[in-house]
Amino acid sequence: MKKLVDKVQELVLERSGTLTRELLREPGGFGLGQVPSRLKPETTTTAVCGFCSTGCGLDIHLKGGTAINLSPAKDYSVNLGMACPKGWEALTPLAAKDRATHPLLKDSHGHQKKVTWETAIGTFADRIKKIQAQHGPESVAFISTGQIPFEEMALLGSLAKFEMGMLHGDGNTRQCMATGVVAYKQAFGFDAPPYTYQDFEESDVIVLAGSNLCIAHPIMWERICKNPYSPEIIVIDPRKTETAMAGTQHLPLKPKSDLVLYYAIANLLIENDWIDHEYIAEHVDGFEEYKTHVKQFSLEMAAEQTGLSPESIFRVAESIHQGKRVSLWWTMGVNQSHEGVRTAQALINIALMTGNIGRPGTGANSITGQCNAMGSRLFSNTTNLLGGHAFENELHRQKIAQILEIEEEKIPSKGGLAYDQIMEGIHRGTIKGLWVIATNTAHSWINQADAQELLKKLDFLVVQDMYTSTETAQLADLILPAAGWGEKEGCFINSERRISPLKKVCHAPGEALADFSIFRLLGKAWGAGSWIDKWDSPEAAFRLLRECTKGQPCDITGIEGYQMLDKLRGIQWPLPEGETVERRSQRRLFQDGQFYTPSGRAKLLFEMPRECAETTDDRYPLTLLTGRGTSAQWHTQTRTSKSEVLKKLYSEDPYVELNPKDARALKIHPHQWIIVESRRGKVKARAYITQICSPGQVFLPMHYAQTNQLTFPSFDPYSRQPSYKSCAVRIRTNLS
Ligand SMILES: Nc1nc2c(c(=O)[nH]1)N[C@H]1C(S)=C(S)[C@@H](COP(=O)(O)OP(=O)(O)OC[C@H]3O[C@@H](n4cnc5c(=O)[nH]c(N)nc54)[C@H](O)[C@@H]3O)O[C@H]1N2
Ligand SMILES: Nc1nc2c(c(=O)[nH]1)N[C@H]1C(S)=C(S)[C@@H](COP(=O)(O)OP(=O)(O)OC[C@H]3O[C@@H](n4cnc5c(=O)[nH]c(N)nc54)[C@H](O)[C@@H]3O)O[C@H]1N2
Ligand code: SF4
Ligand SMILES: [Mo]
Repeated sequence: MKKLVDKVQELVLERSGTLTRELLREPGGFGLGQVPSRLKPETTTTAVCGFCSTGCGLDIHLKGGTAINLSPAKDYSVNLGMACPKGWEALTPLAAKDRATHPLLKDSHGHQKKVTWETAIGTFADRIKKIQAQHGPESVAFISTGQIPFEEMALLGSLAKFEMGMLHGDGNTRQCMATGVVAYKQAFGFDAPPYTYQDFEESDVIVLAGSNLCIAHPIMWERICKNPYSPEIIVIDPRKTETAMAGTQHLPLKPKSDLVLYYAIANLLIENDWIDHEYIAEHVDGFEEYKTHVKQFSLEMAAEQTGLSPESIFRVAESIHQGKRVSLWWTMGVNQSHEGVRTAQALINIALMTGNIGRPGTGANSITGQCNAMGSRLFSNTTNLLGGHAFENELHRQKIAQILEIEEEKIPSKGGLAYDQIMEGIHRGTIKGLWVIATNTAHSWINQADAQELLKKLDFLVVQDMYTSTETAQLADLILPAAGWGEKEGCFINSERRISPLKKVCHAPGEALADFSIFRLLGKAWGAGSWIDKWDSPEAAFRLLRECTKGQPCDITGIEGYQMLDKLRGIQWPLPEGETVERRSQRRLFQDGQFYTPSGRAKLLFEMPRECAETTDDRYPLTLLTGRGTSAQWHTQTRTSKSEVLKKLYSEDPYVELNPKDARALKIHPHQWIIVESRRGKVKARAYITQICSPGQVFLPMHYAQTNQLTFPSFDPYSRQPSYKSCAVRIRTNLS
């Protein structure tokens, strides 16, 4: 085997130029080399899963230096020997036929044609420099991801912002976590999810707001199933989801009425004196103002506006009072809203007022989505400067410049545009070039028809992806073929702040390269200074980033490197230099009641609820909800659709959930093809008649390409996160 690899490598060297020779020496180089030397060819190694933010440990079994199978790691505190279908099938999508194996460049007839890396990289530098010379450096932007190692994200963010003059760069985490980030920053002084998964097992009351844990984070749900205290599980979701069915209380509130509900619950807690006066006095600011604010939200008013019974709302407040260890968890039902930040903060406020934070089984807990969403929050260099710093802060800029050995003037003194503003820039013609890395904008961005038109308007669209077939790659002028999870090294940070390494256990196909190597090569071709030489391997990048966190709430200067992470089975941040941590340890934040604000106290933040941007009317009488469909489908399906096993677990045809009452009124029978239509587009889907949706609501999974043709582009004003979960639609049975 080794001989064959060497032979191929020789052949490639023979017919290649100097750049290609250089590529072969890259850490992610061509995938022709053996697995890293510290792995024995016949062995089992552990890597963190590359789909969701749960971050399960997977034991990967190698033969001849390549992965042949995997099983869930037993010796890993996150998943305790369990994995969901996606995890079990994680190796399958790597072998798909539509993998991007060579760079592709659009020719003058609009056909994407194979080119050498030399041409691809040269074209990238030429075209982007030309656009910038003509329209200014800010006319080119990048959109990145929560699904590559943070060493790669940080190199991209540094290269684009400090070297290529791209002020504007954002990521798909804007679609996902921006609300949680802003909510925490304002309330706690830093973006710091406080929990550890052990809290699922230690709570006696668990509130799940806008989270379908059974589908979206199945192994977290398994952790709840291991809770020995028969907890109350309160599910707040307009739909009777798998999670709601498994819970003990379900509140099927009207979509986007959460804020009124949480204010009314806060008012009930205060009126009944079910709050922790001591905790508030010592650790919380703004209580008197909050008390006055929530007085306006009576039980009757909340019942009227949420469509819930007063008894069911009262019962939630009473359960929170009776619980000794109450945890409140939220996901996209809260984050993807026109008032997501204030809604998330209303949940944080409940935890703070009742002293349910910093103790086992408690917390105001935002669950992240993608495998490395937390990594992108700290290290993508988009909204924040590396390591949770602020672009606006001169001392922060000085510190980062010194660590990276770059001139301070290269660091912009303000953040760039958010995702929606970049899209708006394309619309207005101020953004002419776009570089998309590991996200599928043309499918997942809100109001997709518009998004696709916008991408076509660009002078130059570069897509860096594992596959050539994604909706976005299809539109690209230049495709850069990327290695995926399993074909490269680096680290992910999961929802509970645990940093864990992934491994190179397979060779990337053809000439696909690790994103890390692609960034390095682009940087060199661009003419980046000597600073980039310090980023000569993912682990070297890790060490630089570790220095960037010094003195920050996310300080990880106590982590030596990948081996230590491996040995201790992942380490949760923070771990400052000089501190030690046990193997498989589980740690939560704020045990001392000290927050990261200047005063050390947490803040209660609130505002009057607002109506969402598009409400139903006579012409469009139904509310469309969107989200995850099954545990076997991942987002835009570029990976999960490649597995025959996973395909058996979901419907290939798009389907729309609707209530029997609405189906009867519209004379729709089960599985009939129908049209769901909004003011922006129409979608053909099969009718799935079910009590999951309340009358007046329909649900389309986001995994089908058509769903975002319907969604309405509205955004939370503080986080600029899109409100994917509410717009007005109608249904018709006439398919023409
Ligand atoms: N299988 C699978 N797992 C995944 C993913 C995947 O694609 N597939 N994606 C990952 C990612 S990136 C993310 S962000 C997470 C998302 O994880 P979740 O947020 O749990 O998933 P969603 O289905 O998007 O939304 C959750 C619920 O919000 C409800 N909802 C809609 N509107 C409202 C509202 O106004 N109020 C309330 N309270 N609830 C509302 C929906 O009915 C839905 O059941 O999942 C992660 N895990
Ligand atoms: N209607 C509706 N829309 C939604 C949502 C919703 O609830 N409803 N949810 C939103 C949320 S929370 C999210 S997170 C987004 C997700 O939206 P996307 O980020 O667009 O979804 P993915 O399918 O995960 O896209 C990841 C892309 O990266 C590629 N890729 C995977 N690994 C690598 C790698 O290592 N390197 C490179 N270069 N490429 C790689 C994959 O092939 C894929 O094309 O969707 C959002 N859109
Ligand atoms: S729950 Fe998430 S991290 Fe765990 S195996 Fe499934 S997709 Fe992977
Ligand atoms: Mo997400």
